Amino acid sequence: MQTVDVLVIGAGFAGLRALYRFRGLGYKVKVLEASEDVGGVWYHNGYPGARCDVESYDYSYSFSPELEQEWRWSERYATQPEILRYINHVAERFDLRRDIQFNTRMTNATYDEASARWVIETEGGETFDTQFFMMCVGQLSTPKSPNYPGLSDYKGEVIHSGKWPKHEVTYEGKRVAIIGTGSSGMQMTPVIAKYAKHLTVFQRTPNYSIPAANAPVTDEEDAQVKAHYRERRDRAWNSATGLGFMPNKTSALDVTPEEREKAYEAAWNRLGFGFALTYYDILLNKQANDTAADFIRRKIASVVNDPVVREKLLPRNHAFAARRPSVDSGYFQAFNRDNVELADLLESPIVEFTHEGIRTSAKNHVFDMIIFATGFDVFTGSLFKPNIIGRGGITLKQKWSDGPVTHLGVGVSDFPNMFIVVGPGSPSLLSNVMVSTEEQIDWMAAFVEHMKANKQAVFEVQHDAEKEWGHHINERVKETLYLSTDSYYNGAEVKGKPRVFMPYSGGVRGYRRILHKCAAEGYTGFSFAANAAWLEKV
Ligand code: NA7
Repeated sequence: MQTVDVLVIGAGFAGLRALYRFRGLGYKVKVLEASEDVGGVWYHNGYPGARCDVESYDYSYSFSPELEQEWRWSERYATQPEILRYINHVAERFDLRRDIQFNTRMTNATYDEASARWVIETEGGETFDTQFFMMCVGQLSTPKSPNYPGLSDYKGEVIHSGKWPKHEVTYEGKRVAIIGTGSSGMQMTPVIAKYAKHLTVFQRTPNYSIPAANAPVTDEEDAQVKAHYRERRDRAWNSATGLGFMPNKTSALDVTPEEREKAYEAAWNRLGFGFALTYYDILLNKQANDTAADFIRRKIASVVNDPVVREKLLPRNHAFAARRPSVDSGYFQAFNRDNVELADLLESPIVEFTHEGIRTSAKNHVFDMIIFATGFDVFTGSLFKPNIIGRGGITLKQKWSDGPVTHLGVGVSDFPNMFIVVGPGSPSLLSNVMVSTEEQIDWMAAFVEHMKANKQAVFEVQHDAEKEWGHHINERVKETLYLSTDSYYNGAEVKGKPRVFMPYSGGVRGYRRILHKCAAEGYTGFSFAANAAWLEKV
């Protein structure tokens, strides 16, 4: 049995940041990582065309000015290999690997009420004893593969975008299928189309996408960003999304159609996600949203040659950005190639997999390779994989059987001394997740320091605080269009999952203020105890 102060699960961006922060404060930290290396989702999502749709300078750690100055991003939107190089650089530069144990999957975490400590067990039979336990397991880290009839009969290669093989995958001369048209499907389509003999993209829901307007970073741009990095960070921290974009204070409905067209055109050509903030009410008011959605549909239509394919690609069944839009590099244009075909699953659903491909209600497709870009069991998938057992033997899965409940997205009642990083109840996937990750971890570190200073050994979320936060999440989301459609924000991506809106839609800046207020008022909503016995009475 190894004994530590803080046990962190996951060595992605969040886990490394937690290790750096808590170790720096003098705590004994251990990170357990199921894979063989650092990187989390960026380790696994090695599919062609994978890149971040947040700008590189913003999707990077802010804790070290030296790191900011020495790292040179090559493109406005970094590719997966470049991000992985960055993560590895950070791991080396701050000597993080010595406290990470790879190839170690946690299977059980049990809160021991007598000692008020967590006992963590691994697949390999190891046991760890820790005071604090942090889940840094990501939100999009449990791949979802539909279980089509006949799947096991298929003789070709089957790959999931979120578990991309480490060996080289080739497409030359192959007939390839991609199922799914979220960010992953949209990013890989134009790249695979270039090499494959034939590519069929299976689409269920047409998705909105903004052009990435990607470009190499010039030396002048790099120097400019680095000269003013603090201001850039400040903008990100004080923006709603953590991306640094300030929404236009005007309503989309208060300007002339000509003005609106001009504003959308400018945003379209440069802003990626920032497009959604062209007017403040795009995500708040359906009529305002319609103006943006209509502009995007016209843009998509203008680059697709075939009228039938064009019509099928146009997103019409949901409001723009009510589900996560993509930021693409030539997705729609790929359908102008002779070797690319769109298979509309709403028109002709998949009936079964055969030994040589896929049979839809319209035809038999033959493929050498089938790629699932079908997304993830979002938010709770990876939190439910291990058995996490809190007070009185309750599991996290039982506790959240009607959907996640948290206080500030930080902790859960009945699970003392357990932190969840950028999970449900936090801005998480509705924000630049790097900003939210750093914000939460620094806050948690200050929280633990506060406990130490006050000689407290245990914290626990109060039930009422949890209820109140859940209520606040629901009140805030009602102001938006997020509830107007099915999405992975509200659990619709997995059949049978509770339909609860999971992230916090009040924005990064608002969330930050709430966290700071909570701290300033002595960490409201949390109970503290100097020892286990005291907690019995809470
Ligand atoms: P997403 O965004 O969840 O997209 C998954 C896609 O797969 C989406 O188009 C789904 O269609 C489709 N899908 C899922 N299940 C099926 C089945 N059974 N049949 C056909 N099509 C299916 O995941 P991504 O990996 O693209 O992106 C994940 C995140 O990574 C992204 O949001 C960014 O944050 C980065 P649906 O829309 O459900 O009809």
